[in-house]
Amino acid sequence: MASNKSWSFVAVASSAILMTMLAVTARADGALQYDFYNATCPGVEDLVRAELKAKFAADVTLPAALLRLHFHDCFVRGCDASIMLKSHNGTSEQDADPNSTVRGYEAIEDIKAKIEATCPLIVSCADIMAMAARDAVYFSEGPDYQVETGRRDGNVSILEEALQFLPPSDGNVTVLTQFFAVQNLTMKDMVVLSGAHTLGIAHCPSFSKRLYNFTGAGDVDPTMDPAYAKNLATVCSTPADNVASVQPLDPVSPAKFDTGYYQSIYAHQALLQSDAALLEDSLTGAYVQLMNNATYLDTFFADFAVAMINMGRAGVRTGVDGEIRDTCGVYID
Ligand code: HEM
Ligand SMILES: *[C@@H]1O[C@H](CO)[C@@H](O)[C@H](O)[C@H]1NC(C)=O
Ligand SMILES: *[C@@H]1O[C@H](CO)[C@@H](O)[C@H](O)[C@H]1NC(C)=O
Ligand SMILES: *[C@@H]1O[C@H](CO)[C@@H](O)[C@H](O)[C@H]1NC(C)=O
Ligand SMILES: *[C@@H]1O[C@H](CO)[C@@H](O)[C@H](O)[C@H]1NC(C)=O
Ligand SMILES: *[C@@H]1O[C@H](CO)[C@@H](O)[C@H](O)[C@H]1NC(C)=O
Ligand SMILES: *[C@@H]1O[C@H](CO)[C@@H](O)[C@H](O)[C@H]1NC(C)=O
Ligand SMILES: *[C@@H]1O[C@H](CO)[C@@H](O)[C@H](O)[C@H]1NC(C)=O
Ligand SMILES: CC(=O)N[C@H]1CO[C@H](CO)[C@@H](O)[C@@H]1O
Repeated sequence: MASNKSWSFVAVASSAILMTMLAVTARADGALQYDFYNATCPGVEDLVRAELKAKFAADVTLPAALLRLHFHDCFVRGCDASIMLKSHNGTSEQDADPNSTVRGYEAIEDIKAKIEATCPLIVSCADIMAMAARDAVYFSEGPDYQVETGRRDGNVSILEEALQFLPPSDGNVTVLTQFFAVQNLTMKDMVVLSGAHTLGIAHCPSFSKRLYNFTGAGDVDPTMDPAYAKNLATVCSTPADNVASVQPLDPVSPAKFDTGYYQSIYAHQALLQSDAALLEDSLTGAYVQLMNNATYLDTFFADFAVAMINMGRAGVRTGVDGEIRDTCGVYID
């Protein structure tokens, strides 16, 4: 259970100093910076936002897809758009099982084409994906934060690396923290970024084990609210079928970026095992408990902005490293 030995003070402080932090964190090492395209492609962030506004109006499920796309890109070979690369023989990141439900590739490609028309070979696909994740949060009533830009794209994409670096949905806090540490992200970044699950859905195979055969004894995950489990079981009627059926990751408010995700976890109504696990550890549990209190919405917003900027720095290529292509989803073989 969640203890009070918590990050509450850290969290509250971070809210107050967010604006200051955003103002002073331009990288001294010249890696990434705010407004990288200011001179070379002025207005590019406005263009991305305008394109996405229209796309999100046409498809309310797209914000969640684009937020997840940036995460799956960053955790494998860094935020270098390697997840966009395609393979004829089924060996790129896209072909890995955890990516089977990743969506939004076409939206990124459409926006890239629009940008190429005015700023050819200037703006990386990886930066467009970072902007799109930010705009996904913004248009879902979440925080608006400034993204760092200046990433360049990779041209290597390897299926096995997606399996190696994407965190497992049945991982406990120790395991999840290790996957984030590989990306230079902290345990706090982990519990905060998991809050992205305030948007979007999961397919039955991502959680049905919890409903039917949790320990192999035909049991239900004992940490799950029995009524919620029973309800889910009506949608995912057997462990094996209903592959296409989906459930909201945040049943409290599925399309709104808020702390409903943490409230769901606190009520033992987390959909994924990795979400439920956050309540079992004293530190992450304390954060869940804090965010169960609606008073801390602004604190979550501030924490999320900081954590997204941290994630957006993972393994980036800058300067003359990497490339700027005219198309994001080229074939690597
Ligand atoms: C902590 C480790 C994480 C695990 C184990 C995890 C796992 C998953 C799984 C299993 C799904 C459902 C896939 C499906 O069944 O279709 C999902 C969906 C999603 N994830 Fe995560 N995730 C993690 C962290 C993150 C992070 C850091 C972000 C973004 C910052 C993120 C954003 C999303 C979003 C937005 C969706 C919904 C996608 C949609 O509606 O299409 N996740 N995640
Ligand atoms: C963008 O560039 C213009 C002219 O080069 C400059 O006046 C402006 O301050 C720059 N803005 C930022 C945010 O760097
Ligand atoms: C977390 O999971 C790992 C791998 O399954 C296991 O070795 C470890 O004991 C677990 N830790 C806790 C605290 O449950
Ligand atoms: C439950 O899991 C056990 C152990 O993995 C397996 O032997 C059994 O067949 C499973 N039962 C069902 C109904 O899938
Ligand atoms: C929520 O947090 C505020 C500020 O710390 C506190 O005054 C209030 O009692 C908390 N509410 C609940 C339900 O815990
Ligand atoms: C993590 O930080 C180290 C030291 O600064 C750096 O060498 C490494 O590339 C970073 N890893 C990622 C994935 O960003
Ligand atoms: C991949 O990018 C590197 C630079 O990062 C470049 O040297 C190499 O020629 C590129 N390979 C292909 C196949 O485009
Ligand atoms: C797929 O194509 C790549 C590049 O041409 C090659 O290295 C790899 O062996 C191929 N894999 C399979 C399974 O055909
Ligand atoms: C978009 C895409 O290529 N998805 C693939 C993800 O991986 C699964 C299985 O590993 C494939 O069946 C999907 O086609």
